[in-house]
Amino acid sequence: MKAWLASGNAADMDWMHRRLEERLDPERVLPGVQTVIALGIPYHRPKDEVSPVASYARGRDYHYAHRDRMRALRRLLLELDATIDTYACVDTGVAMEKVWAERAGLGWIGKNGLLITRDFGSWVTLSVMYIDRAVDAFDRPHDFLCGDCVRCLKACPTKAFPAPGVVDARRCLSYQSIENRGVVPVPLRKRFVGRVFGCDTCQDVCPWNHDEIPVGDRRFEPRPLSALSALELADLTQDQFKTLSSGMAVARAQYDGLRRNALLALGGARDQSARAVIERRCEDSSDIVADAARWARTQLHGDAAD
Ligand code: B12
Ligand code: SF4
Ligand code: SF4
Repeated sequence: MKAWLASGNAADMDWMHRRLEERLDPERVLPGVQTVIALGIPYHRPKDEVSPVASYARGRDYHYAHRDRMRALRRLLLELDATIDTYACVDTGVAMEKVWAERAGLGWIGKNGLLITRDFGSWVTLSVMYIDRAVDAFDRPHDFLCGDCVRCLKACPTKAFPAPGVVDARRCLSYQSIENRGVVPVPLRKRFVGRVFGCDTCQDVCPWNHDEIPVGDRRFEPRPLSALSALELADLTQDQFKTLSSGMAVARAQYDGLRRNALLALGGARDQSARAVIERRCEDSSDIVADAARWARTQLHGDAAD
C-alpha cells in the first residue's frame, strides 16, 4: 500500500494518504479487534444489457445494500452480547476490503486487482466488519486461481496495470470518469467511447466472469439513467441529473463530471449526430464540460491527432 501510494498510483485521491496507519492496522480503528467479517454482494448483469454505465452502478447504490446488511448484522450481534464493539466499512471507510475478503476465504485478488469469487466471479461489491470477539480460528486466504491467464492485463485500453494486480489510477478510466474532478488527460480521452461512468473491460474479459453466473439482486437492475445514451447524458439538465441519479452511485461523478465524460465518449466516437449538443456545450459555464466539448468538436472535424 505504501509503495503504491509513493509511486503516485492514487492520482489525486488524497484521502487515501490520510489515516494510512489505520487503514493498514485494524487495531488502530477498533482496539481489541479479533475478527474480520467480509461480505460480498453479487451484482452480475446480463451480457446483452448495454449501457455506458459500469455494471455495478446501473441500479441502486450498492453502498445502501451493504449498509443495511451491516446494520442488521450489528443488531444480531448486540442481541447475543450487548458489550460487543464493531466497526463496519463499505468503500470509503478505512479498511482494505479486498485484502480482508481474500483472507476471509471469499475469493482471491486477481491480476485485474479485483476480488474474484468462484461462484460470482468479480461481480461482487464488498464491505467488512471488525468485531472485538473471536468467532473462529479461520484465517486461510483463498487459493490464487488466475494461473497463466493475462487477458485482463492485455485488454486494458489504457495500459493501467504497471504490474499484475496493481492499478495506476492515473491511467484507469474508472478513476478518470468517477473520481477526477478536473480535465481528463488528452491521450486517454478517446478511450471513453462506450464508457461514461466507470469501466468494466478488465472484468468483461475474465474467464471467471462467465455467462452462467446468476444475475444479481433486483435492486441492481438498471435505473432509467443507465438506459440513456452518451448523447442524452451530455444533454441532461441539472434538474434531470439530480432526479435521475438520486440513490445511484453515479451521483458521485456529479453533473459536470458525467457530462464531461459523455462529451468525451461522443468525441471519441466521432458521432456526427451529436454536433448540436457538442456546439452548445462548448459555451458551458463549467470549464471541464466546455473543455471536453471543444475537444469533441475537433474530433468531429477530424482535424486532431488526439
Ligand atoms: C481506491 C479504489 C479504487 C481506485 C484504485 C483501484 C485499485 N485497484 O486500488 C480506482 C478509482 C481506480 C478504482 C477502480 C475500480 N474499483 Co475501486 N476501490 C477503491 C477502494 C476505495 C480502495 C482500494 C485500495 O485501497 N487501493 C490501494 C491498493 C494499494 O490496495 P489494494 O489493491 O486494495 O490491495 C493491494 C495491496 O495492498 C496488496 N496486499 C496484498 N495482501 C495484503 C495484505 C495486507 C495486510 C496489506 C496491508 C496489503 C496487501 O495487494 C493488494 C492487491 O494488489 C476500494 C474500497 C476499499 N475500501 O477497499 C474500492 C474497490 C476495490 N473498488 C471496487 C470496484 C467495483 C471498482 C471498479 C470495478 C469500478 C468500475 N467498474 O469502474 C474499478 C476497477 C479497477 C481495477 N481493476 O481495480 C470494489 C471491488 C470489488 C471486488 N470484487 O474486488 C471495491 C472493493 C469497492 C467495494 N466496496 O466493493 N477503485
Ligand atoms: S477499469 Fe478499465 S481502465 Fe481501469 S484497469 Fe480495468 S480495464 Fe483498465
Ligand atoms: S482475466 Fe485472467 S489474469 Fe485477469 S483476473 Fe481474470 S483469470 Fe486472472
